[in-house]
Amino acid sequence: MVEVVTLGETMILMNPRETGNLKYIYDYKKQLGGAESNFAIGLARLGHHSAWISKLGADPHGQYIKAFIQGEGVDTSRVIFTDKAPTGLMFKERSVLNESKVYYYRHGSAASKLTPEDLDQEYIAQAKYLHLTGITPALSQSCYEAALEAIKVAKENDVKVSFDPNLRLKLWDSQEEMKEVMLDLFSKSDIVLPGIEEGELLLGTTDPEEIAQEILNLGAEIVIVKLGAEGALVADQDSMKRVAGYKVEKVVDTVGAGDGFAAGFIAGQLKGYDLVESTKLANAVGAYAITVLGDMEGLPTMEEVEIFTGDKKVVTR
Ligand code: KDG
Repeated sequence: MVEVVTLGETMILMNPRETGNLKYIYDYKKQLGGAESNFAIGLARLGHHSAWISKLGADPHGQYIKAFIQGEGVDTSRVIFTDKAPTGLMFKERSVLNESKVYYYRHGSAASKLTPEDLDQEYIAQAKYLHLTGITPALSQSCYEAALEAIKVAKENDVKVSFDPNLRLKLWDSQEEMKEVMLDLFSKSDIVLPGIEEGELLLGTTDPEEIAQEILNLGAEIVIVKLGAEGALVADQDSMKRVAGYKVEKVVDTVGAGDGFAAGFIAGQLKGYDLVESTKLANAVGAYAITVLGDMEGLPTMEEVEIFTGDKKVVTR
């Protein structure tokens, strides 16, 4: 049985081998990126049955993406191929400041053609969690409707909805529209996982306690505010607790850390951990992920988490 279902777009990711303006970059490492598939892979590595739903182009990129995600142990049986649109593509650009910038080639992509009719309702209904991000509603009207339909099916069948805003300003026409859609989706979700900058953009405050309280007031059951290296704040109607993060020696690539964090939290809940223990696992997965180049290559297994947190000794030979 699939425990967690997620849906969203995954693209071919062209990662430059050097820093600098893309105009002068000739060598790239081909990888893949997509917040929801990163999340699903993260859960599979932590030992859970996850599934990723999407639409891919009937092209070699689509075939590669499906095979890769399937090879990670994620159920891809509900992924659809279309010959009417191509698989999306993105390029990363890394500056000397170690910031990464993204160029998307995803407008009109296969995934943006996903519709509510593409969803297998019974498949979503049998899961324990449905995980969505704010990227999907920004892709197209039909993707937004598909996300709403998935939430409706989840609600009718006691499937908990977790939601990571994952704001991508490049994908929205206006910030007002983004805000309206995000606040509505917060109110429809059981678990919400915002970052501080997202709290500022959507709620006008950088105070973690205020962000959590505002989202609880909208109707969420649990809010986990990500605080980067500081860890996270986890809140429900009864309590608000800060949970310290883990230090890493060298930050290599922060993209995908939030997806790992979400996977860690949901894995903790599936393992029966309490809120603080689930948040500790989320912090560990998020920290581990930033030590490796790529959006999901650095997501750890449970054993790697235990070695990282010092709960298990490493045997290398
Ligand atoms: O959270 C990481 C994702 O953002 C990345 O893997 C690619 O989904 C992606 C996006 O839209 O930028």
